[in-house]
Amino acid sequence: MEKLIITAAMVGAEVTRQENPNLPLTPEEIAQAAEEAWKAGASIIHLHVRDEQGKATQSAAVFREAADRISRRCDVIIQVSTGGGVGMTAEERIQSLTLNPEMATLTTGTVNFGDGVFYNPPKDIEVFARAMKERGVKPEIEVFDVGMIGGALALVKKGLVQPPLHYDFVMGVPGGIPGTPRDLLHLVESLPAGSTWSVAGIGRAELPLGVMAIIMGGHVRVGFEDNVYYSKGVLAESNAQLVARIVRLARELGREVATPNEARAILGMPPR
Ligand code: KMH
Ligand code: ZN
Repeated sequence: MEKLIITAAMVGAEVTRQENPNLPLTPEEIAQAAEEAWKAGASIIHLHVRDEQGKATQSAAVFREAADRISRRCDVIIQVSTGGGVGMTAEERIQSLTLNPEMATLTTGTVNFGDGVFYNPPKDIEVFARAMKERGVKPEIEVFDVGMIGGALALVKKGLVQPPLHYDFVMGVPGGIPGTPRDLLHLVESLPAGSTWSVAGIGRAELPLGVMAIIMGGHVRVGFEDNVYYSKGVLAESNAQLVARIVRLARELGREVATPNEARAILGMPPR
């Protein structure tokens, strides 16, 4: 099996300090948390940023500040969000690509997202995909439901993304695909041969789906964006704590953990 790529999704757009007081918010707090997650074994940082009030923003300046601070500390892969927060326009969301990041998310369909709608019509998806292609950004296809795999394959047909693609299954969002083992098997079986994939289980689905991915040859995303708890009723102390648990489990299960450059090689990206 390939080495395990661990992604730390440390900030998100929706989670608050009320839910977990250890949530990093400022560029410096995010950079410090990223370094801790990298030291613990993360090779990708899935990056969202916040404004001075702690509200989600897609401001290129804030992204640049956070990304620069992270890159000064470690060689982790920075994957910027183009999803942003529910209700943001495509014009707002695309600003993060002006950094020319190594990697960015690309959601290939619309999904209900709690009480809101994470809106991704085909024309917007194509704009994001074209911008990533022009800037040489590796997309990670965010899959909130099984139809979004078809959305990615439509982009392949149009030559806007280049297979083999890397997918991230975000499972357990209210409105999206449930976070069950059966649903993960269905998603994995629906991928074209040669694809790589990771799983981001929401809430209590994070740990069991992560263990399944370790066993099945997939990759794992953890972090406060998806889950603020370490165990039932016990808040996680840090994103690094969640990463460290996946590293321990992977080692126990005989799976080595990838460094950032090993992750780049697995994903077909140039070394840094
Ligand atoms: N905050 C969600 C609505 C991404 O980062 O690309 C979208 C999201 C996906 O987090
Ligand atoms: Zn995100």
